Amino acid sequence: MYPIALLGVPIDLGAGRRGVDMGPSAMRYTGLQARIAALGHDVCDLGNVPTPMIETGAPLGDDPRLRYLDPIWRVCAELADRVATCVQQGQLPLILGGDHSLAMGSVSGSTRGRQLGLIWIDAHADFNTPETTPSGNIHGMSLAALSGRGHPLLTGLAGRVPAIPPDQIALVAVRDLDPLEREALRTSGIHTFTMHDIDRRGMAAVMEQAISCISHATDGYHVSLDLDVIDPKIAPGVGTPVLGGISYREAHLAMELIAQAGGLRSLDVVEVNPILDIHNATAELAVELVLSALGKRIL
Ligand code: 4U7
Ligand code: MN
Ligand code: MN
Ligand code: MN
Repeated sequence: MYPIALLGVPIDLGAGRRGVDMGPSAMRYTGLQARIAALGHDVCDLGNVPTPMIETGAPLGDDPRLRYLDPIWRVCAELADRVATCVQQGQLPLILGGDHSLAMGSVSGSTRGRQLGLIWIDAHADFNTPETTPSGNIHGMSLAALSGRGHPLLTGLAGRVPAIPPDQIALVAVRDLDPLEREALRTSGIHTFTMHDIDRRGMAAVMEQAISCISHATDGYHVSLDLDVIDPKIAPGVGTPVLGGISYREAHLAMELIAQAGGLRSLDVVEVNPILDIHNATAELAVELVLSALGKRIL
């Protein structure tokens, strides 16, 4: 197994609600690094990528459809370089968020010089563009940008457009789409598995198909895990809760199947919001899911 490199990205500029900037600390406080080491992995913590804050004057910009475009792009460009360096050194980067805009940087860096697949596990599709966004929040646009749609600064982060071709992307457990986002997703070529599919067929069948339909990406895959995919009764500490999410065991099963398949090359865990959490339960669950993705087994 690859040595693991932890990287925090305490950014909340892409989200409408404050607080996900505290996500990296909340996950580290649960003993993340020692618990990964206890699985038998080599693990180092590279600290945080410097991230501007609203309070220190991060520029909002003049386009209300792309709030904080410039500082988000800068953070993503820096993150992409840091992740690409980890990959060159043979490490598996584990990125602690932070809002989901950071995935434009992590995925772009991880796929540099190779052909990765992408598994996006989220209540949302994050498939808006400046033309379709109801909020102007860039964390709702990151998957679109990675697949080649959106503002050129964001689609260009990988140095090739698209960063990941749509048929190498699987979107899992989606249940909340905006009207225009939905139309764009339907014709995108992204392999989409909705909450309805999970209800009908079960998480195991869905995850196995999701992994297999991106396996023509020859160099493994990146997993981007948005904690709002889990039902808010179990994971209340997220900025954009949506009723009807996956269960505690379905979330673990998904990660266990990813570990068993053996193709994981990089991982984000995003949108943990300690302000809205109850006794750090969502951060603790996020860390348990990381451990399952890295091979922790019940027996
Ligand atoms: B997350 C939303 F309008 N679709 O674009 C938007 F509902 O990274 C939410 O998945 C996006 O948490 C959620 O603002 C982004 C909204
Ligand atoms: Mn998301
Ligand atoms: Mn989401
Ligand atoms: Mn495919």
